[in-house]
Amino acid sequence: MDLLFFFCVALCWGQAVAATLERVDDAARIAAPRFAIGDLDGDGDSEVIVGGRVGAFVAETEPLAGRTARIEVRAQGPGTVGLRAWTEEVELVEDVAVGDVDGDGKMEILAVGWHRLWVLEMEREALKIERVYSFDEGRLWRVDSADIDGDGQWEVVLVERRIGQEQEASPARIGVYRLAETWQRLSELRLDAHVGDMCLAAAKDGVQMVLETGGEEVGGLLGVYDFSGWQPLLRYRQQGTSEYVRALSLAAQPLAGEPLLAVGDVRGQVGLWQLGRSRLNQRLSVEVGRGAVRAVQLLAGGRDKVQILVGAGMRSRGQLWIVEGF
Ligand SMILES: [Ca+2]
Ligand SMILES: [Ca+2]
Ligand SMILES: [Ca+2]
Repeated sequence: MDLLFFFCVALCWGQAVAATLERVDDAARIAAPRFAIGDLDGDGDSEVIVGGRVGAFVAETEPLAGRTARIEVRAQGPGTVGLRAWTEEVELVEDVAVGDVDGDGKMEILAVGWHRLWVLEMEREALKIERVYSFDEGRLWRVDSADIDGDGQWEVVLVERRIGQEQEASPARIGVYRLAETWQRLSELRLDAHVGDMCLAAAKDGVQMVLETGGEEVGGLLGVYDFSGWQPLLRYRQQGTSEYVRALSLAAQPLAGEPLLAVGDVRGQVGLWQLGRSRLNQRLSVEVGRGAVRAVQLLAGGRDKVQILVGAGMRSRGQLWIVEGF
């Protein structure tokens, strides 16, 4: 691990800024990685959470049987994301997030897959499953967390989808939840489209939500939402990929004084955008590889620099990359 390959520079549009591509893990155990970020141990430094399937893809006849997923906590260092803790006591992980969902001042890790929501905590250097919750309705596909009303307890946004006979336009429900005794749904938004990814962006003047929607062949349409109380309200839509390619990975983070959005598409392109109140402004676009980008995460790169952690899968192994230089 942590072997470094320095790769090409490839830019389109936007400013001509040189970006380097570093492969930080060539044979990750997680073949279908998803990312989240948060300070789990409260020491002021963010940890990177990587979660997803271990091994080759298995068709969905028995959703949980014979499947293994893994959740890892990695420490962010210069050009590396070194492994600190992990667990394989989860069967299926479609997405991960970090938030203080019980409001005690300590961050939890959230993982979703099938009809399950796992809540995990980092205790010393061990990752422990605290609770597993079952959701009866749609299948849980994406999760993110933010303190939408600013009361110190973080809310959770879940994207649920119904897998029909036709995969083309599976209706999606985006629900805002809060943990009490169990999970209470505070609001919902139904969309007649497939949601590729959802992320929350916390800023001083409130939380925004970004959704990618599309169908089998085309997609990459990004909807940017505000919250009115608990209800997401569409502010604007904008195409976020070239040639209407689908983007199944989004990440937003205020970094270097700007609200930034990273968009990873299924052809291996990663775009960096400034997430504005009325439009997205593209900063740059980097070609990462031949395969689909499964996960992106924005990281602080020091001295007002931004790095993008990129996750891809090659058969039964995962690959992690860092894009830096801007
Ligand atoms: Ca930390
Ligand atoms: Ca907590
Ligand atoms: Ca709250």
